[in-house]
Amino acid sequence: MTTRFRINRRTFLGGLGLAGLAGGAAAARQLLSVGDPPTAHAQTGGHDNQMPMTHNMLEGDVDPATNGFDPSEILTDFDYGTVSTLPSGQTLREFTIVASEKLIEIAPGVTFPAWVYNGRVPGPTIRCTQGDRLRITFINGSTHPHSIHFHGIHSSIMDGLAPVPPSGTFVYEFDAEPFGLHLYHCHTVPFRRHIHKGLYGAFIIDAPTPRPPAKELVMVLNAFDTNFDAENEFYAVNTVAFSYAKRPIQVKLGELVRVYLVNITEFDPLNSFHLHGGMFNDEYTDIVTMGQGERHILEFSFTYPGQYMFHAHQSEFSELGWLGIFEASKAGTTAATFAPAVVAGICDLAPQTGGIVSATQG
Ligand SMILES: [Cu+2]
Repeated sequence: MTTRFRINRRTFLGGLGLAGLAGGAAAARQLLSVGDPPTAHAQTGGHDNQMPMTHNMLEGDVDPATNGFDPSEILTDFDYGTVSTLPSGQTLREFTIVASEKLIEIAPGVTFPAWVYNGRVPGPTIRCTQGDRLRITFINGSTHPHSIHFHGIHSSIMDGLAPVPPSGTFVYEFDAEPFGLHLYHCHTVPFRRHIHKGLYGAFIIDAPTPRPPAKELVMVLNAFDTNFDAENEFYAVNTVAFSYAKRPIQVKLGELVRVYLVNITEFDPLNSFHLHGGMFNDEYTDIVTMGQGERHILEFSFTYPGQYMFHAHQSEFSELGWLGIFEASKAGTTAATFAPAVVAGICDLAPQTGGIVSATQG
C-alpha cells in the first residue's frame, strides 16, 4: 500500500520557533507523521497535565530555565563532590543530595509533578575513583519518606533501605567499589512510584587506571506516566522528550564517544539503545537491550560526516520522545546551541522543493 502524506514546512518553522529547523527535529517529526494513530493509553486519563498525543510533540520547546536543568548539559555534568584527603591518605569526596518535589516540563507544554534529587531528573551524576571514600549527606526536603540506595559494594547499613522521614537527614558513607557504571535511586515503598517520579541518577566509579580519553556522555533512559495509570506516556534520555533531536549532540569524526547508559524506565520491562551509522567497539553490534537498572558503557565513533539517529528500538518509545541525533563533523561544533538545518539524508525525507513525498508502507 502506498501512502502519500504532506509535510507542512510552515508549521515546522513556526512551531519550532527559536529552535529553528534542526534537521533532527525534522527527522523525528517525520517519524511521527507516518506513525500509527495516537496510542489509546496516551489519549485517555484525566490528569490536568495530560496533553493529547498529537503529532506536534516536536513543536515548541522546553525552556531549561523553567526546569532548572538542561538535558544538553546533563550529558557532561559530572559531580565529583568536595574533595579532601583523610589522615590515612585516602581521598574523601563529600556530596549533599536533597530530595524535594518539583513540577518539571518533560515535553513542550507537558508538566509532571516530579520528585527530584537536587532539583533535577535525573539527579546529579556522582563520579569518583575506585577506592575513594564517599560521604553523601542526604536531606529529605520533601513531604514523603525517601532514601538513596546505591548500587555497588558496601555494608547493609549503607544500603539505603531505611526510609528517611521528611525533614530527616542520613549520611551514607562507604568506599567506592567496584569501578564501573552504577546507579542510585530511592528505595522506599512503593518502589515503582518512588522511582518513576524521578528519584534516580547515574553513579560512575572510575578505574584506578583511567579509560582512554573520549567524549563522555551520560544518558539515563527514563519515562513518565503522566496520567498515573501505570503506563508511560513519554519516553526520553535525561527526561525531556526529543531534546537531542532538537539539539543534536555534536561529535567529531573519528572521535571516541563513550556513553554511560543507564536504564531506569519504570513499568516497561525493557528499553534499548540503537545507534545509526556505527557499531559499538566492545561488542560489535548497534543495539543494546536493557532491563530496569541495567547499565552499559558504550564506545563508538563515526566514520562518515552527517547526522545519525539514536533511539529506542521499541518503536513506540522512539515516537513518544526517546529519539536523538548525533551530528558528526570534522571539527565538531560544540559551541553551537542548535545545529544548522540539514535538509538531507535521514533528516528530511521530503524533496526540498515540494513537501510531498511518497512512502510505501507494507
Ligand atoms: Cu522515595
